[in-house]
Amino acid sequence: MARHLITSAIPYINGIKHLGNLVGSQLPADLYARYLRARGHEVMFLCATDEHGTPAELAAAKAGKPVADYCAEMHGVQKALSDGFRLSFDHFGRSSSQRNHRLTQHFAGKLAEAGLIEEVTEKQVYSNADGRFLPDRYIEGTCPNCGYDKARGDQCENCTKQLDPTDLINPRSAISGSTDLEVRETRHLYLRQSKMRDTLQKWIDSKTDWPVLTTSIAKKWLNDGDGLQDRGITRDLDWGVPVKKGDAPWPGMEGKVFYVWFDAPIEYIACAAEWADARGLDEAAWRRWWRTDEGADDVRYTQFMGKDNVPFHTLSFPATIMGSGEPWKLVDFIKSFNYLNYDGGQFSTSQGRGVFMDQALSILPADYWRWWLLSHAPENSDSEFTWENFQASVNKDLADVLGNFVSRVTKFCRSKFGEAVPEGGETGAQETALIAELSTRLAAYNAHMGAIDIRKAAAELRAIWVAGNEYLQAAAPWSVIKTDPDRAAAQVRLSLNLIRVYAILSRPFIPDAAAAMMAAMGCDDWGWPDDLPGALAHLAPGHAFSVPEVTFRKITDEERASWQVQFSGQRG
Ligand code: B3M
Ligand code: ZN
Repeated sequence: MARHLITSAIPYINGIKHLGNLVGSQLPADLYARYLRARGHEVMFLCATDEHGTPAELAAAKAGKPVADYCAEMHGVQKALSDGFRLSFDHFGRSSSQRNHRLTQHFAGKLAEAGLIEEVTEKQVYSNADGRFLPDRYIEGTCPNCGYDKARGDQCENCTKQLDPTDLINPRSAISGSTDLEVRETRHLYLRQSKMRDTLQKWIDSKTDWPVLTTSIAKKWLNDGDGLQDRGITRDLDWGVPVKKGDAPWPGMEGKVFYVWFDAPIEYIACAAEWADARGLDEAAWRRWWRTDEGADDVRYTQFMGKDNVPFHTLSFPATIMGSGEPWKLVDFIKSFNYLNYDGGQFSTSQGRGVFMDQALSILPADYWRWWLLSHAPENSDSEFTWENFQASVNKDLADVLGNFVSRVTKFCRSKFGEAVPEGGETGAQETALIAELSTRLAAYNAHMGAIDIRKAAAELRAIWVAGNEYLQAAAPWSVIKTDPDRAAAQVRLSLNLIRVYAILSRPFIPDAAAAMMAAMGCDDWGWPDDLPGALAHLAPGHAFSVPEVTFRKITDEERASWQVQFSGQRG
C-alpha cells in the first residue's frame, strides 16, 4: 500500500467547462484516483477553481456581479457539475481561499529571502476615468492592420494579429469607454527563474519515465530561451492575492496582487489545507501530503493537465517550490494531454462551440460521456469528438457488449433458475480457457492503469467485456439446459460472478453503472479480483440477486441527428 497525491489542473472560474477541458485533466485524474483507491492505496485527490486574474474580473463584469460573488456562485456551479460527472475529489477548493492567500504570500517571502525576486519598473496604460491601470485586454481601439474598431490591446479578434496596446488607433478603456488614458510607470516583482535553469534542467533530465508530450514541451521551453525568462508575478488589479512578503507588507507594492499563474499552482497545496480545515483536522493532517520533512517523502505525486499548462508545471511552479528552499513535495509524474476537437473544428469557450459539461449531463448520464471521453483520450495526438463516433462507441461497447451480457445472464437465470445463484454442476474446459484469458487481460489492465495509459486500459477493459460475451455465446446455457441442467447452472453461476467482477473492474470508468451492477448482485464487496478463480466463485449458490434496470440504452439515429443540429452552432 502506498500514498498517492493526485492533482488535476484547476479550471478557470469564468464559465462552465467543455468536454475537451474535462478530458484534458479532471476526468483522467479521477480515473487514476479511483483505480488506486480500488487497489487499496491511500489517495489524496485535489482540485479547485482558479479564481483570480483578468478573465475572472471580465466574466464578473459581464454577468453584472461583484467579482467575489460571481466566483462564489460559479464555484458552486462547477462543484455541482463535477459531482454530476462523479469526479471523486477529496476536496474541491478555491484559489481565492485565505489558505491560498497566506501560502502564496509565504512563498513570495521565501523567494525574496533567497534573492530570487527582483523589482522592475515598467510602463503601463493608466485610465484616469477608471482610476486604475488597464491590462492589455482592457484596452480597445481600431486595429492598425485591418481597421476593425473593437480590437483589443493584446490581439485583434478580427484578423488575429497580436498587438501591443500602443499599436491601437484611438485607444479607449474597455471598462468605461474613456479615452483619457496615459502611460505611467509602475513597479512589479519579477521571479528570477533564469537563475534556476541548471537546477530545472537536471530535474527534468532525471524524469526519464515521463510521457514524451510532457518532457518535449518542458525541454523546448527550457532550451528555446523564452521559456525561462524572468517573469512578472504581480499585477495592478484589485482582485487577487494582495502582494505581501509573508505576513509583512511589501513596500511599494501596495494595491497590487500576485499574477494568477503565480498563485494558482500554490492552490494545489492550499487545497490540502482547505481539506483539513473542512474536516476539523490539524496541520499535520495535510502537511504529511506536502512536506517531505513531515511524512511526504513516501508520497507519489501525480499531476494531470492539458499540454498548454505543461510549461507552468515543469518550469514555473517547480521554480517556486525549489526556490523557496523549503522541503515541499515536488511532482513525481506529469500526465499531459493533447486537445480534443469537436466535429471538424475546435471546442471553444469564448465562441461557445462544442458540448459543455452541463449540456452533456442534460442529455445523457455521466457514464456514457466518461466512457467515450476516456476511451478516446487525446494521449498521443489530438482526437476528435463526432456524434457518429460517440453513438457507435456507446451503442457497441456499453449497450451491445457490457449491457447485453448483464441483461442476458440475469434474465436467463431468473427465468430458468429463479433470482438466486444456481447450484450444481461443474465448470469445464470452456471456463478454464475463459479464466486463463481473463487473467492475462486483467494483468494487462492493471499494468496500463498503473502506467496511466488510458486508451490501452480502456481497450483491455472492453476486451474483458467481450471475452465474457463470447464465452456466453459459445457456452449457450439456453441450449445446454435442455440436456444438462447442472452444466447450465455452472455456466450461469460463473457468469453472475463475472458481472460482479465487471462491476469492480469497470468502476473507475463507469462508476454509476458499476454500482448498479454490484447492487443487482446483492453484494457490496469491491475487493480487487487478484485471485480471479476465487473472485469468480465469490457469490455462492443460493445467493440472491436481481435483474437490473436497463444498464445502458442505445442512442438512436434520431437523437444523434437532433443533437448534431442542437450543438452545431454557438451555445445560447
Ligand atoms: N486554470 C488553465 C486551465 O484551466 C488554468 C490551470 C491552472 S493549473 C494550476 O487550463
Ligand atoms: Zn485586425
